[in-house]
Amino acid sequence: MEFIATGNLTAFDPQSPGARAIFNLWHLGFLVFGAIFVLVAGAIFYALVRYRWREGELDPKQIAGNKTVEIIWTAIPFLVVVMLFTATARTMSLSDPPPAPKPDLIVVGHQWWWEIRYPDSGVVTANEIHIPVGKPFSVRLDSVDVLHEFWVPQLGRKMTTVPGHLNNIWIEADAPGTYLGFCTEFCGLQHAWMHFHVVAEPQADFDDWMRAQRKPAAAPVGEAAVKGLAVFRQFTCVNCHAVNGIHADARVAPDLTHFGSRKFLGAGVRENTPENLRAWLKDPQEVKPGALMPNFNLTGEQIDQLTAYFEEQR
Ligand code: HEC
Ligand SMILES: [Cu+2]
Repeated sequence: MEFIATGNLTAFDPQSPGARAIFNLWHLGFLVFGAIFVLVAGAIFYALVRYRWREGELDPKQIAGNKTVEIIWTAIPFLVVVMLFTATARTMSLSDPPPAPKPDLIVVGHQWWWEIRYPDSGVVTANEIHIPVGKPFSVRLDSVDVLHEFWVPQLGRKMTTVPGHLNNIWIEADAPGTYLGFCTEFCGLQHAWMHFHVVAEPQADFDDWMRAQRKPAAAPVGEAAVKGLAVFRQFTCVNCHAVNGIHADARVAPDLTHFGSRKFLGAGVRENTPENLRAWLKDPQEVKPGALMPNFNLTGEQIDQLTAYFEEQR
């Protein structure tokens, strides 16, 4: 089986004020602890060599209880701890400000994909978040089944999604780009393929995207696409999937209203191309074993028709 790795999964190239604060704290810790390690290990090594026992030598002068020494080696660690505490508290306030009263975005974890809702516009999509560049986005996190964990390493801290308990997080991107996020709390068979992307774009592009997403699904045009919609209704697809505008509003599976505009399918497991969509419809279990979509044993013709339908849904 061939999987694609999609994007830059690194916490070492922060692209938001929150992620940068965490990165800087990590560096500070690394430097301070590294320096302490070198000093202590060096002193031990020096003492081992320099003061090793020699033939005929007496015990050195004992200095137990020396006040000056006691004060120095209590004060230094104390100051180090105070400094790290202050830096940590500062990082926490930078990377985790209090949530906005009303979230810009609601993200719901499902086994094994992400539901993305924009409460202001009512737009619902899956596994692909769009945000305007340079604008902090308040994200509310929920889950419908088990614990998942939401993390876009370049854009902010990570946070657990807990069924029945809403958590909040901020994401923001300094530069336009596509940032990879993933689930970091083991949540079952396809935990490793619960990716998503954050597309950060200039405000005007974001507005265009939002405008397109708000539209209900376009009526199919091509002959195959018209039949594809019929197949979609005929099988039980609508029991799980929503398509806005055709009276399909189930929320068990990804919203397919503008599926053709998305870059990936199956939460990042494949690129969203006609061939990969065909493979998915032929047998989702082959593409993503364990995925909660059954194999419908569709004929080649039905698969082509469904593919034609979804290709039109941009
Ligand atoms: C039992 C519920 C269920 C039914 C019925 C169902 N699906 Fe799915 N489908 C899912 C789930 C769950 C996923 C997401 C899988 C994942 O990424 O782990 C999915 C994913 C998809 C995707 C990829 C969407 C994306 O954003 O990744 C397409 C396309 C799709 N289904 C089409 C169909 C079609 C066409 C039918 C009817 C023939 C159908 N589904 C029936 C549950 C279902
Ligand atoms: Cu998960």
